[in-house]
Amino acid sequence: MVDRQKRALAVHDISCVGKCSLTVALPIISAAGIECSVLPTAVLSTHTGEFTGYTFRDLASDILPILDHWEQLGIKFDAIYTGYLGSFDQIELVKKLIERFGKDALVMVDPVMGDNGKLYSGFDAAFPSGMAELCKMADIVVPNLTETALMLSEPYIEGPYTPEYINGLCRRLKADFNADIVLTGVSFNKDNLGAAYYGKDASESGYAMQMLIPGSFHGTGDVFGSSLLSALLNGFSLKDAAQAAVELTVDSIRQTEPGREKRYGVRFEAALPGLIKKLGI
Ligand code: PXL
Repeated sequence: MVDRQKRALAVHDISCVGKCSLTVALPIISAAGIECSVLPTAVLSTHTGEFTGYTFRDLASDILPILDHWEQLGIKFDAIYTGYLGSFDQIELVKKLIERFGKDALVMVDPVMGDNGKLYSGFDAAFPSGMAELCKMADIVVPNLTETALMLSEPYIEGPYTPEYINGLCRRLKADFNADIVLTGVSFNKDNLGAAYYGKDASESGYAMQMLIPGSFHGTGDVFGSSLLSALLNGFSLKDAAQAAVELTVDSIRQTEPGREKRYGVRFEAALPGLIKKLGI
């Protein structure tokens, strides 16, 4: 018999060019056999990292009417995956979305707002505290080290890190959000990079690491988050899902032509057959 197909809702912007957010989440989640419904938060001509002069259309005013229509139709989601939100107001709207549609769904919040110690362009200093409030509604939170420092109001420190420092961050995030934590951008020496996972009930914690490929590649957080969610919805444990997500992310970087400008993203398309195989689809 054919089993029931799971449905995830991806709540991100559409950056028309630059391979991040919905142009990454849709293909990865679909390739993993999951229906990917979308709630676009904004439309930009490109993403905001290393591009200037981009257009930005905030779709906040469409969100509540969309939710009302879905409610009339009785739509249900197995997962809600939120990423880049275009404005502070959208945090409040996404909280309403989770209240209305999140009860039986796996809620994963990637508090997309910065990298390399800095907030992305367009966000003000109050944004991280709003994101931290949203994270309290999540079952699983997937920040990088910059977003972690911003939400914990701690200084950002460059790697490599000690396991004690990383475990301390995970513990504080878990205490604040009461959620599973998967912390990205973790390195313990100059040759490796990966993620720390820290289960809410502390039964599952550890690291998923790979050899480091030098350079800062755009959109890898969304490649990671989308594959993490895909693996979880395919029944993987937190540990195995974190490992699969690190592997897809590193493979996507490996498949990217060496001379390509990093702001145009990574070649995750070439890594999808590997993900499909790993998920056993
Ligand atoms: O990949 C994260 C992301 C998503 N959406 C937009 C961005 C960024 C990162 O810069 O600018 C619009």
